[in-house]
This record gives sequence, structure tokens and C-alpha cells, in this order.
Amino acid sequence: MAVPTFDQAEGRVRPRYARLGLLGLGMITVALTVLAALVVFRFPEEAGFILPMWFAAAAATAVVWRFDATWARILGVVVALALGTMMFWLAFGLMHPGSFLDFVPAVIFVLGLGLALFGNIAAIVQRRRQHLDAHATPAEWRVEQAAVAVVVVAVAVSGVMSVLARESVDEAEAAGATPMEMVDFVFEPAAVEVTGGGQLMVHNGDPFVHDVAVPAIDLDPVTVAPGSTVLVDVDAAPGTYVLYCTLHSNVNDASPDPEEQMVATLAVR
Ligand SMILES: [Cu+2]
Repeated sequence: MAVPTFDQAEGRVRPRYARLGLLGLGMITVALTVLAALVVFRFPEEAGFILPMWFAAAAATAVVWRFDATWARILGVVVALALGTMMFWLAFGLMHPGSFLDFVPAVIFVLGLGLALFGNIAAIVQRRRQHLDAHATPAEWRVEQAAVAVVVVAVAVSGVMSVLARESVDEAEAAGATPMEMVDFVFEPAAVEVTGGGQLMVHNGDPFVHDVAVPAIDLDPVTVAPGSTVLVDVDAAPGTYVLYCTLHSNVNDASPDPEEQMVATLAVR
């Protein structure tokens, strides 16, 4: 004979997995809060895109938490699916553990998305089958603990890797190299000149990872971690080539617009 819980006393019994669905929505909100804070301070012109996403996540989390009903969970699933579609590019951050602000929000977002969809859908099904349980099951606890553990490990590993991934170039090495800056998702200057066999010295002033690639001369992407400076060898015949950040532009675009994409022109003399 189970002791009635507070919820049962109020006539509401929570389906299994409902906690996981709520945790998932909460994680999505946390990931978007980090991103929204960063965007508002560093890239205010992009705030019009991120703030509605953040608001949708926060509102869905609050509604599911407050109403704990099937209609609220359906709303939670719809919002999670919409955010997963609009923000799918966040998942690319999983490939860059050496860039804290790319990697950690990606881990929290992807994990949260999975839990939000699974938990809320399972809870809706449980409610229909009248399989109710006011207490979290041991399986639910384990999933919750595992999710928290994954986030803690991601923060620790990515934190250490981000510090270790920072590269710099000393003055002697930099002699003769053409400097180039990556800041606010733009190459500065947008046109650089290098002598064949010379070097570019590229600094990343953004809190996100960028890379440098020139497919036309078989220069594969060179990753530049946040705050890092790297030297890039330019070994090519004289000519003018398009230089890309492959993470923030489309290398298959024959004549990319520098306003739209993270590209620059490389002239080799
Ligand atoms: Cu980039």
C-alpha cells in the first residue's frame, strides 16, 4: 500500500518518464540561455534570431513543469522538434571539444533534445495506458544521473582541452607572415596577399572555433581555436583564390558573398 504523495492528494498523478521530458526541456533552455547571453553581449545584431528560440524553450519548460498534463507535453514535443530543426547546426559543436563554447552547449542541447522527445512522448503514451506512478522509477533516476554526469564530464574535459588547444606564434616565427584576423564571423582584412611559399598568420578573436581552408589549392581546413594564432603555409601558383572558414560558409559556392559567408580573397604573388 503506497503512501499517497502530495500530487495524488491533489488528484494529479504523474506518468513515468515525465521527469525526463521536463529535464530535457530544461537542458535545452540552459544551452540556449548560454548561447543567448553570449549573442546579446558579443553579436547583438543576431539577438533577433536567438531570443525567440530561447523564449520558446523557456516557455515550454515552464508550461510542462506547471501544468504536468498531456496537452502541455505535446506542446513540449512540438517546441523541442522545432528547436531541433532550427538549431541543428549547434550539434556540429560536438566535433570541437577544444572549443568550450561550441562543445558544451552542443552536448547539453543534443542530450536535452533526446530526453525532451523521449520523456514527453513516453509520458503521453503512459498516461493513455493509465500506467501511472507518482514516484520516479529507478530507471528514470539512472538516466537523470547519467545525463548530469555526461554534462559534468563534458564541462571538465572541454575546459581542459580548451586551455590546452590554445596556440600562439612568437615574433620570430611570425616574421614575414601576412596577418589576418577572424572576428565577429568575418575575416579581417577581406583580401590578403601572400608570396608563393609564404605564410598567413591567422588569429581567432571569437569565442567560437573557426578554420581556414583554400580548396582550390588543396589547402585543407586548419582549425583555429578561440584566442589562438596559427601559421598557415601557402604553397600555390600565383593567382587569386577564395579562402573559407568551412564551419561558417559553403565551400561549394563558386562566388560566395562575404556579407553572407565567412570568406576572404587570397592573392598569391
Ligand atoms: Cu568560422
